[in-house]
Amino acid sequence: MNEESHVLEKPPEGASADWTIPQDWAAYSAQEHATWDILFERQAKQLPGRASEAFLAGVDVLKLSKPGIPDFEELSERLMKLTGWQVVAVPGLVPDAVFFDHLANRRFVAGNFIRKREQLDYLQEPDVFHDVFGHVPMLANPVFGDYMEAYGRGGLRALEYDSLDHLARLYWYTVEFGLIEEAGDLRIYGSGIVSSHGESVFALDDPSPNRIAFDMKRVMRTNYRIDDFQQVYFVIPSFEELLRVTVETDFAPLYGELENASDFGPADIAEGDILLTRGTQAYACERAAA
Ligand code: HBI
Ligand code: FE
Repeated sequence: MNEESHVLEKPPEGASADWTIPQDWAAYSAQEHATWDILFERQAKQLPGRASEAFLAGVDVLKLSKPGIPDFEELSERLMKLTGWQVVAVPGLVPDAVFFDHLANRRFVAGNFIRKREQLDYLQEPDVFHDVFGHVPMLANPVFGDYMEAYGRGGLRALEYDSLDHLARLYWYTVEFGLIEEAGDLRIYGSGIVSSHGESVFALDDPSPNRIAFDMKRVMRTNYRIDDFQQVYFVIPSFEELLRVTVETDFAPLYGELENASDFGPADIAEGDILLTRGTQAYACERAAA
């Protein structure tokens, strides 16, 4: 969410210094719980065979199929036992340093509001469906949980090096829009895809986007678009490998190199890319012409 700018500078009225607020679960209306149920049902039907087994296992073990918007306390209790993560409520986007500090301490910040009925398919700000259904199942996976914590610590360091744009792209192309190879097939695990009815099909089946083997430096050089389906997806071989490169990379010299490297556009193909699918970009071209 780094290329967005409607983030406030100070915690709003009623929020703590760390920007958290009470979820206030009792305040959700029946209509709001029903919105969750509609979104959940649609994705629950669509995701088996498409989402990573780790994601599907997380939905299961966290009992997200229970009707209604999940209660963060109940969810945190289950998650804490599994991987030591918690879910805390925030009013919307929080500043980068606050976001990273929560991750580094195994707290995932989630918006407590839910989208309106006319926004079922698209909204800009992360709501409780994106944050909880999209992100939280992966936090029940020990390896991915460690990756998210490592990312938070890396984020705090990136702020010191003034290289946040590069690190934000790593988050974008893994946590938000990542694909993984599982048993010879592509599966989705990025929260922006699994929580989107359209993109959870597009990301795997559409001929338009490029699908490229994950490479840390390549990803950090690639711009992203926040307003439509992605034009490129990066594919990791396993969560273990993603965690390994993140923990083993010495980011200080990497940021130095990146400072002098040019950026790639979302549809560019670079020398050295291992292309799993060369996209037609037909979808993006059509949208640009419209
Ligand atoms: N705040 N609530 C919220 N959710 C995010 O995903 C988020 C944020 N603040 C900053 C931020 N993400 C970015 O720094 C990351 O995308 C890198
Ligand atoms: Fe997200």
